[in-house]
Amino acid sequence: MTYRIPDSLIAEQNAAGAAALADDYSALGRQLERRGLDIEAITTKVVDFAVAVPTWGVGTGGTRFARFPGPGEPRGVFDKLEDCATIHQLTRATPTCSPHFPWDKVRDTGELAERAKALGIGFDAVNSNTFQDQPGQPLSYKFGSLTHASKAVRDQAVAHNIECIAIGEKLGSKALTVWIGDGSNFPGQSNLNRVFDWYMESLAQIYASLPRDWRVFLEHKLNEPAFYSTVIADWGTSLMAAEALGPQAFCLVDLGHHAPNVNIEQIVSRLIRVGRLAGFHFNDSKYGDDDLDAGSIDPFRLFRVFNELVDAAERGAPGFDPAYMLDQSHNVTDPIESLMDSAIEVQRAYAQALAVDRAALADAQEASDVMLGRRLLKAGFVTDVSPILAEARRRGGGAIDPLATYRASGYRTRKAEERPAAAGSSSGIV
Ligand code: PSV
Ligand code: MN
Ligand code: MN
Repeated sequence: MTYRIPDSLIAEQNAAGAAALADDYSALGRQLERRGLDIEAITTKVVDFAVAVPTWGVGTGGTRFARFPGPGEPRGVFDKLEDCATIHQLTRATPTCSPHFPWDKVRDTGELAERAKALGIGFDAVNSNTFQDQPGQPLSYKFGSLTHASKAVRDQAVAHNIECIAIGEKLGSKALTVWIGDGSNFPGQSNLNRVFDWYMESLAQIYASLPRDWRVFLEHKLNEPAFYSTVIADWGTSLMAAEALGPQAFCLVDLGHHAPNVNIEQIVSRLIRVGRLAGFHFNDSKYGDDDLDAGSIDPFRLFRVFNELVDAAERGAPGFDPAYMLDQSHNVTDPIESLMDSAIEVQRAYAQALAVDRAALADAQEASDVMLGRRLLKAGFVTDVSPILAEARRRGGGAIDPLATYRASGYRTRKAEERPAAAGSSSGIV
């Protein structure tokens, strides 16, 4: 039997913080009431909000220079599931995890499904990986995968994606996320038009294998590993592909995958408008695809994204059903602490967006009252919604203060004893 945080410890820790929380929650409720907002309505929406944890996020990440593993790292997908379950146990915000294949491939997928069920965790989108070569793989992805000049390589990459769907079906997943690193490092290396043809040919085969109730999420990324051109570099290309493929194809927005200064919330708004927003990979960045913890660098941008999402939900935008996921790399923090904090920061942005007086904002916009519109939006962002987030966790049986409870439990020390260090990377992150 491996160590799990006892619910009695959560109850004990919560008892110590309950009176202060009740006080803060009622004060915030009164403040929101003065602004015409109902705290209970916001809390209910936060309780219902969920964001998936990436299985690759619970192992320590690394850069191309080094990886500094921490104690008690997960040694494989079964350990990863345990850590994902612990994040959900304390935050009550992450009921699903998103697996990546072949990193999470096991001999018996049924056993994986059983283990997740026993831990109270479900599966979100499955992710394929044709951006690395795996030991024993017949053909290399060095010069591309779904868009490689060789049909044999393209076929291998297509077959891998189809296998991911088959595994995902056994896990109860309903979506496949496809991100490819394909592109070129130098002008002249490849024909920019031809590679897109190959992408469409390959994706059409994958699309044809999707069960009727599944979606495929196309994830664009500006650059890296390709530094001159990337085949699916931006939301325009992604949308062209999704529209050509059919109604089960959607465009996924990873916050780190855009040019500096790009207005990501406007991209979100446009994708909602055409009914093609798949969802998100949340993370934060200062320079590029930094994969830092969500909300740690630019929480106002995260809030602006949620402002569009709340706006869309409230106007009943057709087909609006985004999948929320974290996609981060934790190089210097305990991954469990980072993922708990990030899930809470995503919830925070959502609650802040719910704390905007939308009727007043619409009136200000109608009257071209720039300053008032700006202030009304900012009023949501500067609202300290922490008591709502803590109350939502408390009501769900989670921890009022997840970080303090996690540290008090000694979970990491216990896992370090249970999981003696294995050689190499266990996270799949290199
Ligand atoms: C690529 O940078 C990416 O954001 C894709 O989502 C991958 O699947 C993930 O990172 C993991 O490496
Ligand atoms: Mn991503
Ligand atoms: Mn990325």
